[in-house]
Amino acid sequence: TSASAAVAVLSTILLSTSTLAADVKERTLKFGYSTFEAHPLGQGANKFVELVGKKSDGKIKMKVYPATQLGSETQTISATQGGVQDIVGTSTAPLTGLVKEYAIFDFPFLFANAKEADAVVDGPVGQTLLAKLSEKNLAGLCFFENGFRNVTNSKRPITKGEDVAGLKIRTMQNPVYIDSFKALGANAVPMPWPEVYTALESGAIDAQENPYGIISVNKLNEVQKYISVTKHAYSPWAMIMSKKLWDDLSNDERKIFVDSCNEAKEFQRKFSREEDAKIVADLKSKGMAINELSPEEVAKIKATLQPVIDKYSATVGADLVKQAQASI
Ligand code: EAX
Repeated sequence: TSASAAVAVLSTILLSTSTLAADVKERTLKFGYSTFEAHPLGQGANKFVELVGKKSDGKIKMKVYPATQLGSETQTISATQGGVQDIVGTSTAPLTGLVKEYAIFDFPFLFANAKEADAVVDGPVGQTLLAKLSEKNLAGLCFFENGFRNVTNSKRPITKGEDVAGLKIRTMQNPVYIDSFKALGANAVPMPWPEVYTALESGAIDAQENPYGIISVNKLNEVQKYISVTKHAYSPWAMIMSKKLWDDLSNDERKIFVDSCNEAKEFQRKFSREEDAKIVADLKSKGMAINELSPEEVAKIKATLQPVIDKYSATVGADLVKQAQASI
């Protein structure tokens, strides 16, 4: 009947008006991160940009700057705090300078596997840490993964804690990492990532530690002989927006960013984990010597590092540590 046709037309109009009513502005945002686009983090970042574009009907675009084009992680975090950069993707380790509780992610051997890491990072501890960024002019969206970190060096395979002693090792600018390597007798040198390749090449430092993907995409095989599968810590990677932008967003827009981050995160972690085996084979074929550590030696290293864990448990607070343990 014409009456039902009229209702159909009316409901179509109402539906399209409600879609149009989604409060989304035309925006072009500046998004920078430290690694290369080819890395699983770069692929995840692309997925995030694509999803934000799709969910905003093309209204929200991003100009993406990979590969430290906008500076080191510490520099790009500062730029995002100042609102000069809109979005930053960064390993969480440098965030401890702003929010001390981030140190919990850096506890040596906190996670035995990716499943345990996901449970903590996606659970109440991760939510608390994302929320804490708002005190520092930032808005945390979600966590991707950089991954489990392994030590590379130019001197010898590390098969036990004693082999780390005496190595001049670059660490991230993070006190837990610095203290952990010092406890093993290494000379720990905190250094922004963009300086590391040259420092390894010149011999200013002997060693560094990173997940397989970062080792590979930065061609560290050219300047490092040994990878020892220490898996001594897990690096989450946070997607963070300037608070200035967050405060300017409508609720619809905020939802677009948070949903896109969480969807991209699933893709990114899966891709990161699938890549690892291929990368190891590739690094071997390029001449790197890869060795595992026996469970006994890992247990000894853990025991040596217990005082570091105790020290930073006090820093982050017993409640947060308990919450993390409850999620694992
Ligand atoms: O964000 O600084 C580091 O070692 C990081 O793992 C790397 O730059 C990726």
